[in-house]
Amino acid sequence: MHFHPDRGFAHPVASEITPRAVYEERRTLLKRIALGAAGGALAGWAARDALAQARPGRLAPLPGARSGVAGALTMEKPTAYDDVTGYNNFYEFGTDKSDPARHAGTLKPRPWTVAVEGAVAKPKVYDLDELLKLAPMEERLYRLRCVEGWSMVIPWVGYSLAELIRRVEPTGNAKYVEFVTLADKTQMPGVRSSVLDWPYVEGLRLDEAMHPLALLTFGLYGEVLPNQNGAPVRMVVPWKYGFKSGKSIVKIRFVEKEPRTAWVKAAAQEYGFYSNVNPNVDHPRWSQATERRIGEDGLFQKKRPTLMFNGYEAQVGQLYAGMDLKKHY
Ligand SMILES: Nc1nc2c(c(=O)[nH]1)N[C@H]1C(S)=C(S)[C@@H](COP(=O)(O)O)O[C@H]1N2
Ligand SMILES: [Mo]
Repeated sequence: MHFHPDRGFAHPVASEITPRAVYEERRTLLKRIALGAAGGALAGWAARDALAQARPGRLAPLPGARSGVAGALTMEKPTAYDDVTGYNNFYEFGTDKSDPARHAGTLKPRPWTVAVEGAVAKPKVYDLDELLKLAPMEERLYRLRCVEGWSMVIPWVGYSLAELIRRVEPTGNAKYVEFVTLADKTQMPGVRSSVLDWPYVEGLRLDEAMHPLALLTFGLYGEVLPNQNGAPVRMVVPWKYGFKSGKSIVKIRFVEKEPRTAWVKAAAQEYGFYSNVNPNVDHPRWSQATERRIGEDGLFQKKRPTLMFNGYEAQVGQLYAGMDLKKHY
């Protein structure tokens, strides 16, 4: 792995500062990939192969091998890096989409530990460096569908959460996994507001957490995560609405009862524990049938139909066999 554990996470050192010409070249390439317009349509495999060679050159490199997990590489065009890192939900830094990019510079993603505890035979406080070396990094091109009605396509870098879960050996009492994220007023100005009951807590059923598509994520676009995207480590659960994917995780707990998540506490009738992407179950205040792809928002741009399980039904549908998805929204 080409990651340099003793270098600053958010601040590139001199040897990593990219010469202007190389940087501009990468920028152009990334833009072309995002537009799918490198002399015609650069789509699918071609775009992904180009992606593997190009990176924005802003943060430390974190390359990932092309994933072999079924469904891990959509054929859709990646959303532009500037949109992925400039249009965010991270309420710990404010509620406007531009707040995280403007304010997350105060987050210190290193040193960092993640405590893995609860109903496991081998609880352990993992240092970030250990987590980075735990399993080979993969690149996964996933759709991300926010419950608000917009979506992006993002080349994440990480490995299946199952890799970590197996190592800590859950006991028979482990039915759910709870993710607790950082809530530090000194680093996160939004934590002073009462918009949510901090810390931001999320959860999955154990079998959902074990699904190979559930990604423990350390990077995007071939580099470590920008702070506004949840540095240094977050979840990405591509078949669920974006809020199920907690950012800047500090604790992973294995528990017997369904965790009370921050969004269930805030508005249980609007944000259920499952929150699988489902075009047939409307949010109480809006339809979930269609979505706006960020970067495609021209005046006459048609919205895209939202897909069952965000397009990952073939892979994850079986997890919910026999469940009433209107009741378990
Ligand atoms: N800790 C934390 N994690 C969070 C959020 C948040 O406010 N705080 N917002 C969620 C929501 S609503 C979405 S859509 C995704 C957005 O991830 P992105 O900004 O990397 O695209 O992060 C999720 N994870
Ligand atoms: Mo979201």
